[in-house]
Amino acid sequence: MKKIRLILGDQLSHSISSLEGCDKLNDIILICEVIEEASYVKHHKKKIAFLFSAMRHFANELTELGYTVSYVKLDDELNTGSFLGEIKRLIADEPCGQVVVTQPGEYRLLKDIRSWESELGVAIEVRADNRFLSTPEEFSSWASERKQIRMEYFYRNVRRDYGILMEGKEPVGGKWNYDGDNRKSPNASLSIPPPYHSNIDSITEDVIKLVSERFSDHFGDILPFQFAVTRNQALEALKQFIEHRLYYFGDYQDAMLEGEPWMYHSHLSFYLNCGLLLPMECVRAAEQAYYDGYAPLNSVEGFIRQIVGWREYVRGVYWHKMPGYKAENFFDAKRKLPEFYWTAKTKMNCLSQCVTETKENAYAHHIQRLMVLGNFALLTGIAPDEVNEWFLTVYADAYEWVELPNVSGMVLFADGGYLASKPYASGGSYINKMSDYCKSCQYSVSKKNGEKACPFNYLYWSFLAKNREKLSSNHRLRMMYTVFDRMPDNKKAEIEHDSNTFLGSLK
Ligand code: FAD
Ligand code: DLZ
Ligand code: SF4
Repeated sequence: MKKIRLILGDQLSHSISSLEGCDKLNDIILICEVIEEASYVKHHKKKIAFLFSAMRHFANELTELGYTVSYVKLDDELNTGSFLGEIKRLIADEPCGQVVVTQPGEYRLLKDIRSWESELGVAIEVRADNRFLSTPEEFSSWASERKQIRMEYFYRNVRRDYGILMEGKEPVGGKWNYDGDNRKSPNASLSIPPPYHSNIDSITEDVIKLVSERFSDHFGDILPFQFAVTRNQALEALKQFIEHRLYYFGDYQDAMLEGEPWMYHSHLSFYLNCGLLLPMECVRAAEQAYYDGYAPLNSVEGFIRQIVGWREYVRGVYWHKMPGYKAENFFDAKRKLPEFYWTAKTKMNCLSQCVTETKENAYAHHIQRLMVLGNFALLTGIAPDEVNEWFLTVYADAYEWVELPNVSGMVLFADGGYLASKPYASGGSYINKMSDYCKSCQYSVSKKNGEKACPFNYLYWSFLAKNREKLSSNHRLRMMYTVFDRMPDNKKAEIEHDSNTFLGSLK
């Protein structure tokens, strides 16, 4: 019986489960650019161009390997604009008995897919996504046994299960986590290597033209375009990271410098999340660099923790808590997203830098997302729906399974502390310590109150004061509430006044 093997835009792995057992003579692989997926949020132009180019290259690779591929381009005349429409169209030409698909990365699409069987009158087989190191079921059973879940314990289990950086039953070096060594402030003398840069071929050129025409009203710059769009290119990007950046990854993991969007990060999330790279090959490459003496343990362990710890953990949380997770709003935050998240027009230099780089690159590194863009959203009480939509729109690595837990769980604490043990809230001093942004800011980070004071400074205290009922029992915040309580009343009044004035002016 002929089968359709539907491969989604973020499933571009030759080993993807939907291809297992594929009968090259009989089965048809369907890959389609559909407007429904390209516009359910107004994705950054570079994200769409990246995915379409990677999809087209992947389809060509499969054809060369002897598979029958039906590839639908966005501007094909008969393109119906949806997966369901495209499957119907294919079945009308090529009757088939089953559609096989790997579980998508977003709940909304899984729900949709589950409704196709009755629509199509054809069996749908949804297979587990075999690109992760743990399954949603394993995560749920681990999480259900615990009152409180924490990434660190989940991460240790994955290290043990896969024998990653282990010496028998003990972690290499005697410690599981070297995060304490990974907080070096940046300095202008750092010589940061240039990031991976692909050459634009005719496929990418076509896609850039298409996206520029069809999505001109979407956020972001399409050029310069430098992402890898094939597996071989992504492997080259991985190699370059291991050779040139991994050494300092740990030391400068939290550091931010004006005009240096890439720092010592790997910039591999785009490729991991769309399937061009697999997590284990990145982990083993880093581990090998440590054993070969090319990279220190704090960097290697830190990088590996992001992939086998945080990445797997947030995915587990997503599937364990959906669909309810999306609606959670612990602080009852209601504010609209300020306009500067799109324009970068704000006097706050850190925010302006991070939005500008996001617009240019469809990328910002973790600390920019968490401690600048996210911290501001948390302290000013922006509604989780608005923040989630922005983060899902602007980054080329964004899919709901990874974006939502990071935003609602890690940044906004909208789940009341399910994912993280305390809100990642901070005043300006953290940003000043970890970046050079404050030097050229119109606000003064050392001023705590008044017109010139860094807004993060008073917003931090006002956030704690406003949410006292919900947060004061959190033992990790106890010291901060003690500091606040010792402040004289006139200081507290100033904080409230400055916060209200600032929030009142926010558009
Ligand atoms: P590196 O710093 O080099 O880290 C290596 C890899 O570890 C990354 O490629 C990524 O696969 C993984 N990783 C690191 N941190 C996380 C994390 N917290 N969650 C999941 N994986 C992680 N990551 C996404 O892939 N997609 C998103 O949509 C996304 N949204 C985020 C939103 C917010 C508010 C925050 C705070 C974080 C978000 N992250 C997201 C996590 C992280 O910021 C990115 O994975 C990272 O910046 C990607 O850049 P990199 O490849 O250079 O990462
Ligand atoms: C993000 C995206 C975009 C922009 N376009 C497509 C597309 O045209 N066709 C496709 O198969 N996938 C696309 N994707 C990725 C999907 O949105 C992704 O598979 C789901 O969000 C599930 O993670
Ligand atoms: Fe950001 Fe405050 Fe520093 Fe300005 S002074 S860059 S607003 S942290």
